[in-house]
Amino acid sequence: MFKIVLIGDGAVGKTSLRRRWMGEAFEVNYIFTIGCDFAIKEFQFDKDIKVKLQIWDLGGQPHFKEVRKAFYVGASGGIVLYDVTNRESFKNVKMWVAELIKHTKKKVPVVIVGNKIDLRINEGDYISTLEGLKLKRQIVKEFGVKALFSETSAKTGENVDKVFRGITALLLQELGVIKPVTTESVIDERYANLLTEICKLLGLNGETWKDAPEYVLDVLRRVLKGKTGTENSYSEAVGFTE
Ligand code: G3D
Ligand code: MG
Repeated sequence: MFKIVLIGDGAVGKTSLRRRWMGEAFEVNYIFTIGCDFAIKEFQFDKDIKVKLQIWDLGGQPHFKEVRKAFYVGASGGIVLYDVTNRESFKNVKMWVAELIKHTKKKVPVVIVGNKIDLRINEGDYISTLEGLKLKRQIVKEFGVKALFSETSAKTGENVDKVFRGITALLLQELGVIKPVTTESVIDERYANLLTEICKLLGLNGETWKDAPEYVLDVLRRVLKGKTGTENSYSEAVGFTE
């Protein structure tokens, strides 16, 4: 059993994400003193491993910093959300990660999640997949934590399962229960160089293939078809790597 905290600015979709993954029927326990609730879901991670996740959801009073300390006690990992249509919430992600590390007193693994991708349809100042990936890399560097990145829609359900499986995978890796699947360990150096060069030729960060192979393929397809405007067009599954 792992305790996972769902954090991020108000209205980014924390409760919606949890509901989407757990279903409405789950029993939720409200902890009045800290204004948050938690629910437990047991699931089969793979054919041999069954995991219980205790999901703690920060309530509507994120301003009470003191009260939040109790919320973090004993957490093994965090899911940090921002809303892809809300730049302020994106800017605050690092603050949330810092707080998580401070109060758990451990470099707990995190999944960074850009939510509400169903709204990223027309023109607008939306947070792109690449911006999200870049932020994830910064967080890994600056905080020294293991991190994954994904983009979701709690409304359509896209990638929601992946987020909870992703944080579980990081925790199981930490315990040594499963082997970390690092891209480098499975890809020959020559091919790694090739993929890095392809990314650069496409105008992407050379590392993008490690985080989001599907995205690179999507960009490549568009370029080959002579299409441009790749920034906000991608809403398919974003691959997980360390
Ligand atoms: P919070 O728990 O982080 O505060 P909520 O956020 O889960 O309460 O969600 C805040 C609002 O955003 C809700 O709208 C919710 O329906 C909406 N929302 C959450 N996730 C998504 C998403 O992926 N796509 C879209 N389009 N909306 C989402 P209301 O209007 O009920 O306040
Ligand atoms: Mg909520």
